[in-house]
Amino acid sequence: MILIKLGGSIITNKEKPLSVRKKAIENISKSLRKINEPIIIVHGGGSYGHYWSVKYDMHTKEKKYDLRGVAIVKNSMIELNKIILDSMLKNKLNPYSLPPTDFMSGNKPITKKIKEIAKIARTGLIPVTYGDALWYGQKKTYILSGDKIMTHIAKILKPRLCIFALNEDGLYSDLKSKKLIYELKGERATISENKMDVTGGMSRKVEEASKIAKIGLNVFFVNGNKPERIVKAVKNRTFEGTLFRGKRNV
Ligand code: IP8
Repeated sequence: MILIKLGGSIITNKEKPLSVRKKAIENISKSLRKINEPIIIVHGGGSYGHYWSVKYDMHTKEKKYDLRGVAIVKNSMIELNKIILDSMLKNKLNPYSLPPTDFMSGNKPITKKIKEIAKIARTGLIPVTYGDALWYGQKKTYILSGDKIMTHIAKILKPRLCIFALNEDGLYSDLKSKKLIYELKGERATISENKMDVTGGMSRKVEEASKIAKIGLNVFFVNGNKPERIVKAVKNRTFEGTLFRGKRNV
């Protein structure tokens, strides 16, 4: 089982509200066809979900947010999800769209439902879910990041590999020289902040990746503009990006 997060910055143009990176999505779909293992896809919000979350001042904290904002964020995520599904269908993949309401109750994952996602993936269908605005309870809602979904799914299903496709080659030890970190074995990476992202951008990804690696799973940060690197990581176990080696595998 391979769990893949398509970051918002790879599937959308974050500089421009409500714009997708069609070619990047298309190339990823084409590459996914080359993987002969069950796959689960999670995607981010990019210039869809984040654009509206910022506009309506919605965050990951459970609060009584503007209901109009909740409705609009949800709608925009369905729109973005549809674009991804269309691209997958066009490339002869069989996506199975799952809004996170299917397997989340409040801010907790429903184990039974997540186990069912694994069954769906094993048939050859590709479950596709995404970060979203979610009902929490007592009139409160919150923004659930796709990165958090990665951790929820990883903890329950223990996929062989968790991949985060980014708009960068991986994690850099130095932002100026873009010196790539090839491997992390449990050390803590610190990341500079990004204000565009209501869910925390790169620092959230590193946080979730560290949690996943801690339970013994390998996590790979890779450039989603070079989707053949995803295929290579899955098929040849060669990692052109940053590998967080799961504690069990160190
Ligand atoms: O881009 C957040 O998902 P992320 C989705 O994976 C929304 O953090 C609705 C902002």
